[in-house]
Amino acid sequence: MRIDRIELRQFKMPLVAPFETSFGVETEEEHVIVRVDAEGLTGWGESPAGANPFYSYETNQTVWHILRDFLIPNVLGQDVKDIDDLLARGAQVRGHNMAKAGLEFAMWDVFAQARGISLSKMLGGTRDKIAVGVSIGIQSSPDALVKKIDSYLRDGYQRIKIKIAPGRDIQYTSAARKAFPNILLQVDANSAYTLADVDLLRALDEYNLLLIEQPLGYEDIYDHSKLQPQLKTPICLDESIHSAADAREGIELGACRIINIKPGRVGGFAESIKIHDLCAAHKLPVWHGGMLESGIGRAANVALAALPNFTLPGDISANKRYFHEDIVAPEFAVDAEGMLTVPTKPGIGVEVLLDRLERVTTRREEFKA
Ligand code: OSB
Ligand code: MG
Repeated sequence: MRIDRIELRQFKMPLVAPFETSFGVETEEEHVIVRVDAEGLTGWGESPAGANPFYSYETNQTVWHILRDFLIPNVLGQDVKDIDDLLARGAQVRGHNMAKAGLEFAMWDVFAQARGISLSKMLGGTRDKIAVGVSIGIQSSPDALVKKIDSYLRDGYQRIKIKIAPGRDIQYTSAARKAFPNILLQVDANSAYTLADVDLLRALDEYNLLLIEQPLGYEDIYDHSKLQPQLKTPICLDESIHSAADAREGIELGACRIINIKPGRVGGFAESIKIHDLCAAHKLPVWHGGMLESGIGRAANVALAALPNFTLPGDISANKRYFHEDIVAPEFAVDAEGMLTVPTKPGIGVEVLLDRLERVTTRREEFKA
């Protein structure tokens, strides 16, 4: 495909409610959107890096810099044969996975449209619906958390994830479990603990959790391998897994029993599929994480989550759980069984609402061949 034009935009959209984690509070999302025009087709991708480097070192500004100054010049006006060709052109850039992913997602959308098939089909998706949960930020009190969970369960979500942090962990987890003895419940620490907290982390074993996500250092695998044998609850790595090589290390060292795949974090879909397949070969379940994406990133996430080894519900909730007015149509909605329907139209399968995108755009740059 000849790449005729690329456009970068940054959007800013307020969240319907503040989202608090162990690393901070978010009230709005500002992500970079990549639009690729190639041979009459238009592909879209969303790089999920936010305004600050608190989840990972990438920010929307580093994403813009890497795309504008390194990744886009390697493809603009050129014939990119396939995804392998695209990846080879960007391979010189170390790290910056979310920047690479933004462009990769848009190219997958273009290639899927060129073949007249859905993105999900092109990625190897085998399901027409995906199981979804919801990720709930730290609330003002355990009671407030119980109310929040109740309302999301009424919306149909089939799994609840709660954020924890030192001092806001056992009380909240125990209140959630007491109020809802039978739900699928998991916790996410976003790297807030160390091995010195092993007693506290062991205390979480009492609450019959599906998993505990990323308790230790944000790039650590070794300490997690020391922790996992001391817990009954499976550890799921998020922040520490940037590649299939990291996943192999985590699995072989026994650092985790589950892996969360966020395609942005690992540099795109190609690497995500490698991790998915590696985990399947080792009989580890995977599930799809989320980064509070707009409808563009959400559609891409839904497509990937349809692959067979995504056997646990994902952090891919309905658009309206995040934003009052999203930038795509149709929006994803949770059905009575706690599922989202995978689009079947060619490419990402949702329409980008250009007027809405224009209204929330805070930065724009065009690159022409
Ligand atoms: O750790 O999974 C995480 C959001 C931003 C950054 C990190 C994380 C999250 C979430 C939200 O948990 C998942 C979502 O609903 O998009
Ligand atoms: Mg996480």
